[in-house]
Amino acid sequence: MEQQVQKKRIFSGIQPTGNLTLGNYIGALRNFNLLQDEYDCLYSIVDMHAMTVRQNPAELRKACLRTMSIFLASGLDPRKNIIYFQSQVPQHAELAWILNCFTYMGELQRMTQFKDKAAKHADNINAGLFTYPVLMAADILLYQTDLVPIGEDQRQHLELCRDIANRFNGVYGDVFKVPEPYIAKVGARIMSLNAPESKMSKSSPEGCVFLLDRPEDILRKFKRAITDSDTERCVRYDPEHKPGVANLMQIYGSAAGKTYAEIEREFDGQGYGAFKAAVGEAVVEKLRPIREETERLLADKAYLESVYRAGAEKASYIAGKTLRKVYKKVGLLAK
Ligand code: ATP
Ligand code: LTN
Repeated sequence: MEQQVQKKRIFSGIQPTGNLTLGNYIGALRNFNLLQDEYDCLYSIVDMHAMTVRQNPAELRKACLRTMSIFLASGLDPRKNIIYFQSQVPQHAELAWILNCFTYMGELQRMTQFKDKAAKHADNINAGLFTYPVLMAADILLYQTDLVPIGEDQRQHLELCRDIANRFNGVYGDVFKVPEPYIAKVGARIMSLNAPESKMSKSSPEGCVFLLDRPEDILRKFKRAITDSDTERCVRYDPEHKPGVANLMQIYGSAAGKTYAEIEREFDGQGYGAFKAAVGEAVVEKLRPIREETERLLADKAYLESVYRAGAEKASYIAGKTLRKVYKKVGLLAK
C-alpha cells in the first residue's frame, strides 16, 4: 500500500495542553485540512512533549481526547490521515534516546523555546524540557517526512532536526530523509489580542481565543482587542506600525476568506469599533461548527478509541521500519 502511494509525506505534532487556540487553528490545523488530499499525512498528538511541563493526569487525559476531537471536528478525515497519540507508538521514545546521543548540549542550550519555558517554569527545569527538540526530531525522522507544517515559532526546532538527520546520515549513510519546514505565508504567527507584540499562546489566556470558547466570550475578547495608539484610526495593513490591526486583519482574512485589500476597502472610513466587531463575528461563525462537532465527538468515546487505535497501529508500522534500520546501522541487535 505504502509503496504505491507516491505522495509526499507530511508530519506534524500538536501538544494536548489546555485548549487549542485560534493561533493553533490558523497556524496549524487549517493548513492540515488543506493538505490532506495532496499529501500522505501523519498528525500526532504529542502527549509526551506535554509532560515536559507538570500536568494533572486526569486533565491531561481529557485534553488528549479533546485535542483528538478538535482535529476530527475541524475536518481531518481519519481515513485520509494517520491521527494518533505519540505515547502509543513506542518507537518515538526509542529513537529519541538514540538521537540524544547525536545531539550536542550547546545546540539544545541555544533553543529559544527552552529558554522561554525554563524562565516560565523556573521551579521545574527538567531534562525533558531540555531534550524536547530531540523527541521532536525523532517524531519527524521516524516517518521519512518530506514536509513539516509548523508555525514560525518551531522553525528553530526544525533546523535542529535537519542538523541531527544530516549528522546521522553523515556517519551511517542515507538513513533519514531530511525534512523541509512548511510555513504558511499568512497566519504563521497569530499574536495575542491584548499584547500584539507576543504570540497568541495558551499560557496567557487573556489575549487568547480558544476554539471552544462561547460566542459571547469570543465577541468580548475581540471588542477589547488592542488596535493602535497612532492617530490615523484606519484599517490598513502595516504590521510594523500597526501590529494590532495587522493581526486582526490576518485573523479576519483567514476566518472570512478575504484579502487585505478587500478588508481595507470594506472598512474604509469606519473606525476600529466596527472592524473589531466584524472580526469577532467572523471568528464566531468559523468556530461554531467546530465547537458543536467537538462536543458531539467527545460524547462518543468508542468512536474516538477506534480512530486512535487504528492510527497508532498504522504509525507504528511505518516507524518500526525506520527504527529497525537505525538499530542495524548503529550496531544494536534488532528484536
Ligand atoms: P503554547 O501556546 O504553550 O506556546 P503552542 O500552541 O505553540 O504552545 P502547540 O500546541 O504544540 O504549542 O502548537 C501547535 C502548532 O500551532 C504549532 O505548529 C505552532 O507553531 C502553531 N501555533 C501555536 N501558536 C500559534 C500562533 N499564535 N500563531 C500561529 N501558529 C501557532
Ligand atoms: N514542538 C511543537 C510540537 C511538535 C511538533 C512535532 C511539530 C512536537 N513534535 C513534530 C511538528 C513536528 C510545538 O510546540 N508546537
